[in-house]
Amino acid sequence: ATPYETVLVERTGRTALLTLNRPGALNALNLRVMEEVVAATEALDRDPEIGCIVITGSAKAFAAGADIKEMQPQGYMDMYLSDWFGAWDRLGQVRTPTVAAVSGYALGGGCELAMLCDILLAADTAVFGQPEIKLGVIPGIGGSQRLTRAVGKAKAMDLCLTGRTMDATEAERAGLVSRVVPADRLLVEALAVAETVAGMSKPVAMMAKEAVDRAFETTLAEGVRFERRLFHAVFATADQKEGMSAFAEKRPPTFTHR
Ligand code: CO8
Repeated sequence: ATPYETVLVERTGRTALLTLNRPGALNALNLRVMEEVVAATEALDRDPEIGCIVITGSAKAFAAGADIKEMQPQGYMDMYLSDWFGAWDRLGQVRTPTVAAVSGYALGGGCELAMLCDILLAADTAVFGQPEIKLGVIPGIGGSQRLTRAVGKAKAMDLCLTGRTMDATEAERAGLVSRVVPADRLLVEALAVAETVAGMSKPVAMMAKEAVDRAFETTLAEGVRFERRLFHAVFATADQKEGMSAFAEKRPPTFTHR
């Protein structure tokens, strides 16, 4: 039984599936959803038995954005003093690899939540956008930054200034998503990707994630230096010995995640 009201958590082997569950509001991200998604993900992140976390929504909506009705009456002091949306930043601190499996609407905060994940898989029904400007606001969960890093200035400006949406094909072409799959295959494919990642050495996967993420935070020279240090560090793991021995012995590796 899951202790959450707006999120379902299921575990299969080393993989966890987190499903947003606010069907009456197309999974609009109110503060409760934020607290629960972040708490559930952090709890899974602390669990050494979990190697990859999939976040998904419904067929119609991954998430249709932050909850507009909840935000409508808020003033600047309400937003500032409560650090509105601040908790989402903690999702970016999660060290376990995450996969977003997006079907249907991923708008505003929904698109931003997907971009907080490490691997982004889209159903052919997926619709991405940052339409906040149509409501008289701007993205507030990192959209202007992560979308720009993902697809470049041209499309980021286009989406953020006009509020238009992007279908799955355009999103893949632009580099926002890594793969597009038929809608009825989305969960199967996402769980297969997660199982693959979860089958790798967890500390090594964590370091690979950390190294890629570093590319968005630093210069090329510093990033390469950081990667080199981590590369040297993986030689302290039992899993490096096992992975390389298994290759030489022509057998599959059995990682112990140490
Ligand atoms: N917030 C609250 N409720 C929502 C939201 C939302 N983002 N999206 C949908 N809903 C609700 C609808 O109000 C409706 O509820 P009800 O049945 O009670 O009227 C229910 O979900 C079903 O929605 P629709 O009837 O509208 O479904 P349709 O299939 O007709 O349309 C759409 C689907 C096109 C996705 C439409 O719902 C829509 O345009 N939604 C809003 C999309 C949007 O603008 N998202 C961006 C929100 S803003 C944001 O994410 C970031 C704000 C950053 C602020 C920064 C602060 C720090």
